[in-house]
Amino acid sequence: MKEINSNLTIRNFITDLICSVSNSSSIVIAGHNNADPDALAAVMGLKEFLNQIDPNKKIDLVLNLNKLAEKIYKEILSDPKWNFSNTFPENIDLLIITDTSDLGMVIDSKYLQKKGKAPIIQSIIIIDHHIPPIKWDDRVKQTLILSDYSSSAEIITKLFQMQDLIPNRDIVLALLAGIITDTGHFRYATKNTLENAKFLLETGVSISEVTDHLNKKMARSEKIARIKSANRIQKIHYIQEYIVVFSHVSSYEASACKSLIELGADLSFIISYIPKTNEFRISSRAKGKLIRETPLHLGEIMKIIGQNHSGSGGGHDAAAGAYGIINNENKDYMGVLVPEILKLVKKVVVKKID
Ligand SMILES: [Mn+2]
Repeated sequence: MKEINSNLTIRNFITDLICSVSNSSSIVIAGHNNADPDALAAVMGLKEFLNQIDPNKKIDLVLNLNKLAEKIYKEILSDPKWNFSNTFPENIDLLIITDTSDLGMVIDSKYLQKKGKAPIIQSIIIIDHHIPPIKWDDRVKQTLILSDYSSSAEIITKLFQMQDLIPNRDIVLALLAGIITDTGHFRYATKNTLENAKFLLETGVSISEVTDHLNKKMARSEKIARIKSANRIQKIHYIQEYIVVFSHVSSYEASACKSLIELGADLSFIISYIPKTNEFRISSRAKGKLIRETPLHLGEIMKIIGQNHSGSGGGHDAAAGAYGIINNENKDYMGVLVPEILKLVKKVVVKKID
């Protein structure tokens, strides 16, 4: 039943999307800043999808890639000549954002500082697989936020299937790369994820065409950040049988956070703080076992933390992040954030045992 409802939601979304696109002249598709392979795949896939429906429609892409997305783009795709801009046009009729529902992750303070002003946007469409935001931008006209999908790439794959369209080979590889990276090489894939991936594989590509390029060599600075993060754990917290650790590094937070889980923590948080601006960023990760056994959803915890500190946050149940500001005289960000996060985590983790 759920499946039928979800298909109907997607069908209606496609109809409205096509209508919005045909009524707009300045259209931009953008991913979140520092776009990962999933955001790259979603942006490319959506443009191809819309251009298969209307080949004459001009659609601009605004995207800046992170290291892994850059690698995929250069090594896996046969034609890495897409025109990704890092500047938004001044006036946008329709902005479609993917892999995030937060406009602040697409047009952030750094961008505004550099460019001096935000583009004038008439309407916004969101396609995402994370949890929906609490506060909506008034300009948001349509959303397709499917939290039971593994990745934005999987949602775009579904759009092609429902419209009876076949993506070209490069798009197939990009979509597959998005699904593979967001599911931890299918570890977090559901039955539907595998069915959607099957649709892509049936076009004649193989998984190894993607995975052969995903093993990136770790930079020396990343190794050091990981080691520092372990070294800087001040206290090991125990919540029921689970081991929870907090640490801080100034770069490679996500990688450091992951490394603490690999070391044996069930839940890890890495905080990075910029004393000059009082800004902090948090990266969090949980072991699958903890997520299966308790109602913990890190995306929800990070959302609250971001909101508590005039920032934002969100993500998946087992991997999420937040950013915000701490105006604390002695810059004791760990002293503020650690008890706050622990309290929220305890509330959900302990509840399940009772
Ligand atoms: Mn994603």
